[in-house]
Amino acid sequence: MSKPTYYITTPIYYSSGSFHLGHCYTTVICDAIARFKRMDGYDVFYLTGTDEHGQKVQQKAEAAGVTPKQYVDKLYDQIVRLWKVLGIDYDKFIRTTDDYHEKTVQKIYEKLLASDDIYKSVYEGWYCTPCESFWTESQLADGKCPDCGREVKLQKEESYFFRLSKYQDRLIKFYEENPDFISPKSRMNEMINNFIKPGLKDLCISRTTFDWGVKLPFDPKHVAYVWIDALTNYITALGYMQEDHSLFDKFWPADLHMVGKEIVRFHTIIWPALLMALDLPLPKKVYGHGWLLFGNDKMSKSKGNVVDPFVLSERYGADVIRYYLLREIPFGSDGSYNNEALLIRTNADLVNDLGNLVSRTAAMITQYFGATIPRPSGYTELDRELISLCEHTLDKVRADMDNLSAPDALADIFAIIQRANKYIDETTPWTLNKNGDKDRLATVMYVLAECIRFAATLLTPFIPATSARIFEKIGLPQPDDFGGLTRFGMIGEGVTVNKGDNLFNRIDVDKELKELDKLKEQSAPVEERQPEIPEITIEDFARIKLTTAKVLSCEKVAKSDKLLVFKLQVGDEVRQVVSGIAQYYSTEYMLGKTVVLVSNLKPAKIRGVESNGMILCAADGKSVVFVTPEKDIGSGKEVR
Ligand code: ME8
Repeated sequence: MSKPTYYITTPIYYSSGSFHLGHCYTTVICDAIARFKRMDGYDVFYLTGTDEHGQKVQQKAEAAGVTPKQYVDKLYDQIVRLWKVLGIDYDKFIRTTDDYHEKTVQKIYEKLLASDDIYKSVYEGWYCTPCESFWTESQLADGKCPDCGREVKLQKEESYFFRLSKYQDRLIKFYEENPDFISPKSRMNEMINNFIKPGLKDLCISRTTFDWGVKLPFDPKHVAYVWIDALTNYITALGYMQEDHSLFDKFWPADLHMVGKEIVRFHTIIWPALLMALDLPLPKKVYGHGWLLFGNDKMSKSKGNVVDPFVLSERYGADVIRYYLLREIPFGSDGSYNNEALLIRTNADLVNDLGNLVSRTAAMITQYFGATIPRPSGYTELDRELISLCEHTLDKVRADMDNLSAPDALADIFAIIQRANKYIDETTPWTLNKNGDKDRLATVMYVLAECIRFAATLLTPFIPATSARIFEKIGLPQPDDFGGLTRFGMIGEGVTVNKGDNLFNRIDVDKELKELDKLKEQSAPVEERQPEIPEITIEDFARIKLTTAKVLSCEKVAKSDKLLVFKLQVGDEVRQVVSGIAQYYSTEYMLGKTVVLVSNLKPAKIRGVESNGMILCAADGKSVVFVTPEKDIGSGKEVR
């Protein structure tokens, strides 16, 4: 008999910045669900990828002086490395710049045009480029984007529109008939009250003011709106409208689109309406999880409060991060990240509970039975309590995972671990050994080894690498499924444990917190510690005049440790400029050097000394160095 299928997706990540721990949250949860379902007998397809088109990417690439493709390639490498480090076992990675995806998006637009679901008109309204979202005047919050609070721009351009309004009634009917479609339930009400009830407007689905996107085949000066391009990834990745559509036939409709709460709107209104227009079945569930906060703010690059998952996993290992994200953040709600909670949770659960159980058991079996797991000889009431707990936990964990609650699932698995630790204290194996009660000692050791086998099997989807190490220690192969959990007592004869190193080492929380603070200071790029500087256009940049200048003279400004006053040759002109680099350069050293000057900066008086420009320097928080041309090019030359 063929296995039931399960299709799960993460959003495709924007390729317009670096990735932080908040991004890992969605992916780690999906990975745990996908792994759980695989072990539970499902044929799983887990899709993730990158969202690589759009105005935001084009602007970032321009600012970085590279092509959009070069820009997204770099981010692609970064995210693939990140998922590898975190042990994310996806079945497919889609990039929206993949040729098959672009071609299918074009076919989808053609199909929508043919069914009269799209028409050409003029868009006039507000656009938030960071969110790539259109807003009406009334939807704005204090004139800003209601999602991210940033500036919006008034946009007027010829566009194609999707007849979203046509699907309003069908959407409401669909929600009524499928009350579990949007989870948690509160998000369903939010969608109905905030978006559907005020009336759905037709959606602008093409742009003409930039060209980094999928060109519409019937009107190539238009590129596809990035959200339509992005949402369709869930079907193009499976081969929809392509020669080989076997995966699409097998896995569509999706069982679960896991998304952050801010993008539920796109997945529960636009996406189902689009699928209705394409005459396709709708996904079974969209789950909008909460945000990982830092203090009270969403962790995000623009807020400069990101936690670098590479740094954390290098220090503690991927499973510590996975465990923390899955266990500590209440699912569906926002959760606040802090280093201390991570370290305390690691010490309490992974070092104390899990680590101790495994190392104590392996050490006792080694000491009392020459490392071979002994055979049990009759169970007592106490043993039966543990046996029953083990045998019932899979059902509980399955129910937790059906509710998509990894924290509950982990709490249920840790109940075995905590009970087994208590069992060691209750049975005091060292006394049994002293009293020569070998039979009872053997049973106790066997019960413990079995508890570890049950716990490690159940932990596999959540902390796979640790589970593999536990199986190595108890001398058993790591199972691929939950088949071994049907019955307690499956460890056979002659299995040998390998004590080895500790699974996790205790962390000195105070010391480590200081280390982490130091690391944050050193590693956080300067820009992340400063208030956000908004993006500028190439035209904005053209307003800044940068010029080479040669130092004719240099003196310290009286009564200042920091300031130097320069006379600079700028072409035919001599300029006086004050610069705060006295702590880094001597006056003699600067003589004759060529610097780069912001030469159209409004004159200002610094400590009473007139300054006509600013010398460009690079700084890393510890030192400051001035910027100089790579070869002598003379003074007064334009820098671009
Ligand atoms: O939204 N806490 O991409 P994205 C929890 N390209 N989750 C967070 C988070 C945080 N601090 N920050 C980000 C996009 N995320 C679109 C998706 S799908 C067709 C297109 C989550 O890179 C966020 O909620 O901005 C989302 O689920 C995922 O990271 C990707 O966000």
